[in-house]
Amino acid sequence: MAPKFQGVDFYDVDGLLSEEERAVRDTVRAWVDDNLIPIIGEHYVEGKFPKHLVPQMAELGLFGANLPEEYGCAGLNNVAYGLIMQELERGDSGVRSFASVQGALVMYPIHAFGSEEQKRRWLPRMASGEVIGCFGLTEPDYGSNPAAMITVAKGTKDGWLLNGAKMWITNGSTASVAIVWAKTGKLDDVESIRGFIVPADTKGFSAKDQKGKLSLRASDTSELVLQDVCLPKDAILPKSGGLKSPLSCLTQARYGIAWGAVGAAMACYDEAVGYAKSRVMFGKPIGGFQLQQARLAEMLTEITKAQLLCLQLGRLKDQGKVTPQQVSLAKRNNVDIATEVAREARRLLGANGILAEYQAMRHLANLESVYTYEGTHDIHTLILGQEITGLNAFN
Ligand code: TGC
Ligand code: FAD
Repeated sequence: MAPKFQGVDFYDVDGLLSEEERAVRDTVRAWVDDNLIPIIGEHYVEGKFPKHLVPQMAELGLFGANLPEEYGCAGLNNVAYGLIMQELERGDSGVRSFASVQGALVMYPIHAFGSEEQKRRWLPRMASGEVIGCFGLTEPDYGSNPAAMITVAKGTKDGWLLNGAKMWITNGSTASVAIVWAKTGKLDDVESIRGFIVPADTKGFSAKDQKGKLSLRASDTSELVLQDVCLPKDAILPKSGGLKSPLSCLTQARYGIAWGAVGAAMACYDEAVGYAKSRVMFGKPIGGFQLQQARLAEMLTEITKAQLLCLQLGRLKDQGKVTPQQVSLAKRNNVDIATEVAREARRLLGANGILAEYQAMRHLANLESVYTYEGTHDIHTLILGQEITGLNAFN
């Protein structure tokens, strides 16, 4: 059995947290150690999402944890929410993704753009895990450029008629409801992009799992097809309008990913330190060689910087001051350094580093998806480039 995770906190970031934030972190940490880490390797190899953990995650209040209590959510601040994402991804990026999609990409848009009736109808059942949701923005031909989407929602006498396809949709086949983004006006009219609540049992809606993934294997990823899907008038999120609406959901999810990636890096570092102290080669622990010490020093430095970055980002978010560009910087940096930490940890472990019994290779493979989704590393570079220069280099 893997030794118990001791935490990675070189700069006493703990000392900057409130008692409640620490308590939330410790509760989720213990749950991940006891329930997720022991089973995740096997699920990963089998390509299965650990569905049986959903009720426990709901019981802990992990879905939409930063949304208000009046809708059945935990009402936590954004730092506590970030710490939840950190601990979940310390277990596995796929499990953090499940919670991110449910909270930041499905519950958040219902809360931000939904009617009071929609909020009361969906949010409590999503917080309790009774209803699982997915978020359909990406299309087969429009990933980084969702403004060009072709999924269309046509107004009819009784409501809406949706046609189109969405690709790479996390939780797609498990979800009983999808938030689908579609154009309601002329196809070239970006302003017409609106969000729709689509129950998965609606005629014409189907989800098919995408097979053959070598990354994020403990997560369901699907293609959604919408063929003459008829929806009632009240299926639209009334306050959604323009690309800004789905992009603001992405800001919430990217915020959680910035924290989550630190969790994955902490898991890899912790494993690497343990291995470096116990694996003996040429008559001494490999941790006694300068090359391995340099690896570990680099990992700890980057993790510490990323932890401080997350905390200040969270404090800014709690003060209502955070900008999407600040979130982009954190997503971009933290996923990048986590990928490097996972790669170096994998290498330090030698041949054992390629086994599912250890964590580093699984995290490394997962982080390749995290690097690409929620805005690729390149897209966040361009977002920052535009913020710095005022010049658009996307097109
Ligand atoms: P652009 O003209 O820049 O923006 C249109 C309007 O939106 C505003 N805006 C944002 N608002 C909130 N948050 C953000 N992050 C925002 N980014 C832009 C912007 O101010 C503008 O507002 P207004 O009032 O002027 O209308 O739009 P663009 O078409 O040029 O696109 C910019 C670009 C390329 C950055 C954007 O399209 C983008 O971010 N592309 C990446 C797509 C992406 O990240 N997809 C993710 C899909 S979901 C997913 O991957 C889930 S993975 C599972 C998991 O999360 O775990
Ligand atoms: P493309 O946009 O085709 O990009 C290909 C390459 O070109 C990348 O390297 C990119 O950085 C580069 N590139 C693109 N534009 C530019 C440019 N202007 N300048 C320079 N380089 C550029 N989407 C959802 O809507 N919901 C989900 O739940 C969801 N879950 C996902 C789960 C997984 C496991 C994965 C892998 C993806 C998921 N996605 C989801 C989709 C994800 O958001 C997209 O894959 C991502 O936005 C990139 O789009 P793309 O794959 O089409 O790549």
